[in-house]
Amino acid sequence: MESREHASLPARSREVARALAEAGVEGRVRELTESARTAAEAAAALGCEVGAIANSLVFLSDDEPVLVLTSGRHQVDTTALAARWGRGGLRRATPEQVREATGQAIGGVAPVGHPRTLPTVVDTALTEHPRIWAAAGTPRTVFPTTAGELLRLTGGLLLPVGR
Ligand code: 5CA
Repeated sequence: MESREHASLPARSREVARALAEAGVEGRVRELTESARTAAEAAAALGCEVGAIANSLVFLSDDEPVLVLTSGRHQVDTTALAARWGRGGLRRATPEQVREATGQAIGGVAPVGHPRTLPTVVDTALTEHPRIWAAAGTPRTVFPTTAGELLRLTGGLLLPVGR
């Protein structure tokens, strides 16, 4: 059953809300009045630390799209992460590749709601925050979650992603 509270959300976010509900996630997708295209904007809109924003970054690894859920407080060291993950290399996906892999546009990529599940890493830095926020399919939608919940939702691996 599609919950009525999702009816007013953009279509991309409804898909995310449905995936979250199917997985038994209690946090609800929230539509912000301001854009939260970047971690800094999202943190300002939510009144939280930038480190508590989970960025959903798509990389290509041996031509396969993969997802890195990173704390907004730092950048991914792609060389170090590829070595820890046991992958040949990681390069940033283009906007078109992001759209193809996730069905979502840069600035609104969510950890779930994609056509296929992507191999995923969850940043250990996200475990430092009892509550984190991730994008929910558009630049103005977010949902509250935890690192543990993201691991469960994505079947991902917990790894440090910085230097
Ligand atoms: N809504 C916010 C936080 S909840 C959000 O989606 N943040 S994000 O970090 O996951 O998405 C923005 C990220 O997209 C930027 O950090 C940047 O790494 C990436 N990005 C921006 N422009 C491009 C581009 N042209 N190609 C590939 N990636 C890009």
